[in-house]
Amino acid sequence: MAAWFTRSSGLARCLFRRTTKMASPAIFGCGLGPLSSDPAMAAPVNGASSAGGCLRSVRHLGSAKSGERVSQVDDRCGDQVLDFPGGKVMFVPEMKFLPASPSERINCYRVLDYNGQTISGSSFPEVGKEVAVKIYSDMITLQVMDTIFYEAQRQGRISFYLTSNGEEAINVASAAALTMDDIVFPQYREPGVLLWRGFTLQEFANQCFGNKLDYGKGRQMPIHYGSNRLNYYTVSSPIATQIPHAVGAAYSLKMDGKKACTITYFGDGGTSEGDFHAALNFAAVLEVPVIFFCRNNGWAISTPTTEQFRSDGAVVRGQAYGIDSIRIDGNDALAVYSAVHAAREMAIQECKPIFIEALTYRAGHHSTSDDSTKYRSTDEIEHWRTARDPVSRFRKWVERNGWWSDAAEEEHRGNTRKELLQAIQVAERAEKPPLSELFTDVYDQVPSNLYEQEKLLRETIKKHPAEYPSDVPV
Ligand SMILES: Cc1ncc(C[n+]2csc(CCOP(=O)(O)OP(=O)(O)O)c2C)c(N)n1
Ligand SMILES: [Mg+2]
Repeated sequence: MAAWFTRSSGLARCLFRRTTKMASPAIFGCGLGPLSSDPAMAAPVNGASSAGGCLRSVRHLGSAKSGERVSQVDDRCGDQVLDFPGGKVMFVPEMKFLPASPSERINCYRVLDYNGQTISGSSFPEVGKEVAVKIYSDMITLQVMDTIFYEAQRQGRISFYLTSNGEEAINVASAAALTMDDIVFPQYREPGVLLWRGFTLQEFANQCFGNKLDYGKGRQMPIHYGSNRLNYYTVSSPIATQIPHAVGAAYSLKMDGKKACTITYFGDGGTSEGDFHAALNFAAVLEVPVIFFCRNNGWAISTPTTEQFRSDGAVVRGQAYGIDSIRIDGNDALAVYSAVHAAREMAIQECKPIFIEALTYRAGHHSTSDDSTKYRSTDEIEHWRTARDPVSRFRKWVERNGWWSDAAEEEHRGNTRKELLQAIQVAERAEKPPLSELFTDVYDQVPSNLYEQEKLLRETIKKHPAEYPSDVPV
């Protein structure tokens, strides 16, 4: 550990900040010794300067070595305060349970009202014409993509699809606030992040059609996009597995002293997985630059959030793990942009995780395998699709600035449609990856069981050639 500590200037910076600002994170084993006489080191932690009118200085160093209690108490308070790892705890005579939920729910940050007007007093960084127009036009591209791929699935040309309807602002405006050095760990409803980064319509089409130009070589279902070039990890079907990965990658960015963060997206359903909780705890304790972006869209397939958790949404879970957290209006592109922009700054400058819960609504079916009218009312869907639509709300703001028009809209939609239909034709005609590719890229040396499986598969195809797709080279 000492070796990488000296190697990593970024980590050293983070540690320096930590050691001067508060106490040292003993998890890094930086050898500061338990009770430094440095006045900065003796600075009180967690508001320890005054409690119940008495001065008490506490220095907590976490768990440097197992079993070692490393806190220092200047005890002039009698027994009213418990010095406990993590800071001071006041003793009180009342027996009072914490309420299951506070009487007021956590507020939601927004910049634009439903008419696309900035709310007076709202704080947000300046968003210039170029960025605003790109955010808006990528939101439209995403809509066009969703319509056409959805239709292609209905026509039986691709096996599966999943739209981002209603979550266009989350997709595109969050991506706009990041830099290309920031690494993305997506769930699956965030193709707009990839679009913003420059994934072409042809690349999207190649993946959905699983042809030999698809980076996954046709081994994944449609919508499992990924791109090394664009720092976007490949979508994986099991819910929430990407969240701890994002924390690990953020830790490595920290060790390498990079001025970048990771961001991981997940749904409200993802917050019920063990991976989510483990990831948040690791991130908080290890203090790594990761943004947890929860898209709370009200539904995990047919399970409403009211049956998913009893907490006040997801935002309180971030706070419970000791992470700075915010709830935002996910259908307000400017709020999304501003919150991610600020989160990125904090994550990198202060070397710590940030949690964002964006309130939104999955305005489409879960996927092409779902009919959401079976478990929610069409009125509810319609309300979110119209009155709360994030795309038209942002358009009003962009238009009010004189940066967009009906003509621009028509031209962009028309061009995107044309380009995508062309891309789909090319992707459909392209050859499929050969059968042999099914067994590569996981192991350096193909293990005997996979070798056996390939042999068996080839024998089966020989016996039943009609059962095997004719367009996949054997
Ligand atoms: C570990 C795991 N459990 C269950 C599933 C089946 N599944 C796929 S999507 C999904 C719902 C996820 O909901 P949420 O995280 O809210 O994302 P959303 O689809 O709403 O964007 C479920 C349960 C899965 N893919 N992986
Ligand atoms: Mg959901």
